[in-house]
Amino acid sequence: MAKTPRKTSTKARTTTKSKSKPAARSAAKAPAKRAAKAPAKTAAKSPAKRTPKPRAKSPAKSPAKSPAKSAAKPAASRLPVLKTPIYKASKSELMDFYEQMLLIRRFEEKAGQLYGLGLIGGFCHLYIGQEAVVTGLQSAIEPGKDSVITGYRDHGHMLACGIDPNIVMAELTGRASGISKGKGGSMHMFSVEHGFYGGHGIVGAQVSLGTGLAFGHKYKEDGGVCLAYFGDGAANQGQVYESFNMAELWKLPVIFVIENNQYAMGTSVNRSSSEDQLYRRGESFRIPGMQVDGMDVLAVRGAVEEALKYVRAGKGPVLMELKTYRYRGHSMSDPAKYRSRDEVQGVREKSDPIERLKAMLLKQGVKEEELKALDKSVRKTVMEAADFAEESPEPELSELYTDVLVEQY
Ligand SMILES: Cc1ncc(C[n+]2csc(CCOP(=O)(O)OP(=O)(O)O)c2C)c(N)n1
Ligand SMILES: [Mg+2]
Repeated sequence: MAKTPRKTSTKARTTTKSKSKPAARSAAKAPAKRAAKAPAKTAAKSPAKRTPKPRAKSPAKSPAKSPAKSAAKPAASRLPVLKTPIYKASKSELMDFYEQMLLIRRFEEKAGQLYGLGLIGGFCHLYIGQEAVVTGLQSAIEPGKDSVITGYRDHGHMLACGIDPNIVMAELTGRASGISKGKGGSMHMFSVEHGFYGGHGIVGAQVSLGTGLAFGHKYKEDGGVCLAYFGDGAANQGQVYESFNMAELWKLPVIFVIENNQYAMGTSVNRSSSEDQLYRRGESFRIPGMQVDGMDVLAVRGAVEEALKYVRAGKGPVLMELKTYRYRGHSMSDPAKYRSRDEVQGVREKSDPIERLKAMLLKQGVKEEELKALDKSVRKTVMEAADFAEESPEPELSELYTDVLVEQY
């Protein structure tokens, strides 16, 4: 059975080890550490001091470090440590965050209902529980300059990009007024106008595409940064690491955002990942990592500001791991039998991002009535989106033959 998710942390760490690793595994690690240390010492003493052979000159000119030096000082220790401060938001910013997160939650609840009624077909992956991640991150980027790309769990990302809930809901229900003319559905939505580049069903593909978007920003010198979101499961995809390598090598303006919601379909991150502290996954490419409490919108916003400063300064990519949780199954057809109800309930009670912010607002003197009124207006927006979708016509049959790329290779 899957383990209870680990405690989240707002501190950037570079040396943390998983406490929940089985004893056997950590025991197996110990000798490896010793073995790694020993040759480093010997290497540092002898070969480096020897008179270089003639051919040794050319490699010495290149920026590559001598094996002795690199062995003595692991790359990870040279990585910059980025701070993860908690963002100090004004009251009106807090209200905006609250409204944004509520909109995503109510929208997703409605999408779940429409799916149950058979109005949404195909795949539908809800974002409930993860709202603080996208709200905190998107609030820090510059619309019209930066770009965003994600996987199939994308409704919240679109709403946070400022895309009209009506046309998102219309797309989910396969209507002609949808953002992809009703032909893309939940996983395949796109809006260049909003800097939103999908909506991708191939796990991990968006990481390479996002790296390409970042290359575009650099090439065009437009000052933009790409936020490339992916999951803990996608973090085990091979192309992710090819992308990391290129992004760091070319100092591309990209923030790799791992939304670690603890599960990839029915597999918990602890079961699938040999290094389950995912913020460390960029270390061998010299990409600094940050581990952030993804259930706290202020922690997310504080951390991404630091990441953006670093990336905008031309220093290359940053890897952010946002520790979060999805309350619903992987998709609408997943009964989520791989975890207990108590586990889900426990996270909801202790760390729900919306309840957390609500408590903060009440403490700051905002009246309960004001928050209720906000919720009412958000519900109205979502109801209108559902009505708009239901009243919209389906695409014409002739649309089957448009927007289809036919080429010879
Ligand atoms: C290349 C590829 N392999 C497998 C799948 C099937 N698949 C769809 S979602 C998923 C799990 C991904 O989990 P994660 O990256 O953690 O994202 P989450 O669903 O938790 O947001 C898998 C294996 C796929 N769509 N594409
Ligand atoms: Mg996941």
